[in-house]
Order: sequence, then C-alpha cells, then structure tokens
Amino acid sequence: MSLPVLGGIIPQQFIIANNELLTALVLLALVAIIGIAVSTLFGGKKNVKNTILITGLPFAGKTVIYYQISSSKTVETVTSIQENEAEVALIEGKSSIHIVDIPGHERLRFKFSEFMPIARAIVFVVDSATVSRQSRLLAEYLYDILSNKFTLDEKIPILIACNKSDLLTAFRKDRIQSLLETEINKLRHTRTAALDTQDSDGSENVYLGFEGKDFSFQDLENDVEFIECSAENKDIDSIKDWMAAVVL
Ligand SMILES: Nc1nc2c(ncn2[C@@H]2O[C@H](COP(=O)(O)OP(=O)(O)OP(=O)(O)O)[C@@H](O)[C@H]2O)c(=O)[nH]1
Ligand SMILES: [Mg+2]
Repeated sequence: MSLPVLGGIIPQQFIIANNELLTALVLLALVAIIGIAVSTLFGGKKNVKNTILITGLPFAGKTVIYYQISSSKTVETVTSIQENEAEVALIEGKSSIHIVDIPGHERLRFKFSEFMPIARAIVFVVDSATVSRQSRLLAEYLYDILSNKFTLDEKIPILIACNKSDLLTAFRKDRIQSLLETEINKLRHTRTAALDTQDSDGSENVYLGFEGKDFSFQDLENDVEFIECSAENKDIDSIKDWMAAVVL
C-alpha cells in the first residue's frame, strides 16, 4: 500500500520497499538519532569544562601547589618540562575536577592555550617575593591569559594566588595588585598598537579595561580575585576553597 505521505518530496528511487509510510518512519528515526547524537556531543562538552589551569612564571610554586591539592603531599620540585594533570575530588561526594599544572618556562607556557577550550577557571600563581623584579613578565603573561578568546567569551574566573607569603620579602596582595595594574596599563598601548589579528595562542589584540581610564582588574568582566598563600606552610586552603566554589 502506498500513502501520499511524502507527497513527492523524495524521488521515487529512495522510497523504501515502495512504501512511503515506511520511508517517512525511517527518516524520522534517522533525524531523532542525529538529534540525540548532537545533543550528547554538545551537552557533554559543557561537562568537560571542569578543568582548572594552574599557570604562572617559573619558580612561582605551581607544582608544589599542584601536588598539595592532588595528593596532599609536599614534594621537592624541579623546573617542569611538561604539564601535570590529575583528577581531584575537592569536596567529598562531589564529582572530581581536572587540574592541570602548566610549566612556566617561556617556551612551554603557551600550552595554557591548548587547555583553554576546556578551562573552567584559572589560577595564576605569583612569587610574592620577586614580583617587583618580574612585574613586566607577569603582566605580559597575564595579558595573554586575560585577552584569550575563551577567557573573554566565557568570562573565565581568575585567581591570582600570591604565593610564598611566608618569606619576609613577600609583597602583600594589595601591592601586587597595584603593581600588576600599573604594568598592564603600560602594556595596553603596545599590545593594541600591534596588527589587529589573532595570535597563534588565541589571544586577541584587545584593549583590556576602559579607554581613557587607568587599568583596573575591576573593569574586567571576569571575576579576578587576589589571595595570599604559602605552599611552604601548607597554607593553600584559600586556593582549594576558591576552586571548589567555581566548579559548584
Ligand atoms: N618559601 C617558599 N618557597 C616555596 C613556596 N612554594 C614553592 N616554593 C619553592 O619554590 C620553588 C619552585 O617551586 P615549583 O612548584 O617547582 O615552581 P613552578 O611554578 O612549578 O616552576 P616551573 O615548573 O619552573 O614553572 C621550589 O623550591 C619550592 O620549594 C612557598 O610558599 N614559600
Ligand atoms: Mg613546575
């Protein structure tokens, strides 16, 4: 029997067993299968965004912090030459998060951009004792992170962890914040003077903050928080709490 279901939309040679109703049902089933596949694929991607990146310049304390969070151990470290990755259950009973410690070496630091598509949050670790000497380098790396396409589009929250607060020469977080703001302010002009193209690491030549106003982290759409910590003293609960809060 042949019902005029497809009304001649599909050429006769594609009609299964000469039955339009059967053909229509098969088509519907195909559309449903494709729909389910697409929603699983894209719905799943959202769940994949449970990665927290630990970034910062060399010697800031990233790997020590990474091991304290992932295995509650204090380890002797050497300069990282590749990233460390772990699944960590920050809150008992809650699903685990993926933590990635990115090497700080200038030739490896770009790797942070490879993880940006799955990044939920970023911890930027600063050595509070050398911050005045390193302010330019810190601002440059931070600028790359803040102007990254994913940071901007998804308003990725950023924690600036002012580590090594146990050292007598360590700067307090307020001073670190204003040093970084001053340095980023200077960088804004040079960065935006470059050609209006996207860099290979995915950072765009965006002007951070408002034109005609000194740069302030408060002017960003991202939530940027500063905390003081000391991996040496195992005083990193503020990092763990922040991580737990952003993935909730
Ligand atoms: N005093 C003090 N030293 C620390 C603290 N955290 C880390 N360190 C020391 O700083 C040095 C560098 O620590 P790492 O964790 O290896 O540094 P990193 O940021 O991973 O460095 P790269 O892998 O080179 O990017 C080590 O000697 C640590 O013991 C801290 O809170 N206080
Ligand atoms: Mg390291």
